[in-house]
Amino acid sequence: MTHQWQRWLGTLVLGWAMGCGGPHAPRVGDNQLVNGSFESKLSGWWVATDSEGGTAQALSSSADEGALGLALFKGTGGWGSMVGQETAPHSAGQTYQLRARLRGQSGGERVSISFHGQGFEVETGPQWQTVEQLVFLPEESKNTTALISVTTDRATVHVDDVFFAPAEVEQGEADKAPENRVHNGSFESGLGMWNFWSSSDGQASTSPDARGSGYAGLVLSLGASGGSSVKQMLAEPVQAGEVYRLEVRVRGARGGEAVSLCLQVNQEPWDGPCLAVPVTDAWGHISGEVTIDEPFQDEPMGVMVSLFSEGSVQVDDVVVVRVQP
Ligand SMILES: [Ca+2]
Repeated sequence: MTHQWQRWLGTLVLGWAMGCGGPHAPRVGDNQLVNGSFESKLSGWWVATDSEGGTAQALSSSADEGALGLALFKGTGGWGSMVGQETAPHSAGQTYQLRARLRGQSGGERVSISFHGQGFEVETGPQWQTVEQLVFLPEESKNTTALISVTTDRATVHVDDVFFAPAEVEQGEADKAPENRVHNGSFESGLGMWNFWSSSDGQASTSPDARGSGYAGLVLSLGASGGSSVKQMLAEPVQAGEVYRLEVRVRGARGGEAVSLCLQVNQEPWDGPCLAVPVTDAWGHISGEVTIDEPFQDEPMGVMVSLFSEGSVQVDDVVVVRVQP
């Protein structure tokens, strides 16, 4: 016999599990690709290579599931061997999930995956693996191409179950900040728009554990000395004398980690103003103004979050707003 309170508790727990009112994981829609499993051989896909001897074939030995998969071979020279298809256009500010099953013939082959001009690179292993990332498309564009390319010379990669679909993601505080020049500043679309760099064994990934607002935030780590950074180029260039307000939320794994938030040009000598970010093991919110002191005219500028001490920090809600003139 079920008591009333047990039923009530059951309903309550179900409500929490379903995320009633709480932030939700990306809601992924329908595959935009035809024949992503290669069961109809290469139907729907075009093939291109600028390498000598490159090929793309649907083979049973390349199947992860079903009867067929794709064997994509890059020959000698050129940039790569690729398969692609045209898909329905996106609208400004949309997020897509790109997912595929990949297996390298030897392991260590480089694969480039992109959708409408935004994408990422992965290195394969000798076993089947799922690669999955979110990409963010800031503007409308005429680019409607979905692409998978092998870019390692004389290398074969096996591909199956390619799935590219729109994803509805949460809006974090940075996404709601008026005049924010940063796209995906709350890391709701994974590392979409952000480029990662590390001098030694660092990593960048997004996780609900690192949420400052919305559903996800960034985990940035550094193995030893040097630095790890994520950087995004801003859509509009800067001018000498302009003043910008920079904001970020940071929480350290231990506290005391060395973190900076900078505007930075995209070439040596990497000039640009910075804010030091004090870090504790609780969430802190930093907001400060910086002035463009260099004699820049229409200089392309990026925003960068960097970790300079061993360990890891959680980062969320990067905001860049021009306050003067
Ligand atoms: Ca967030």
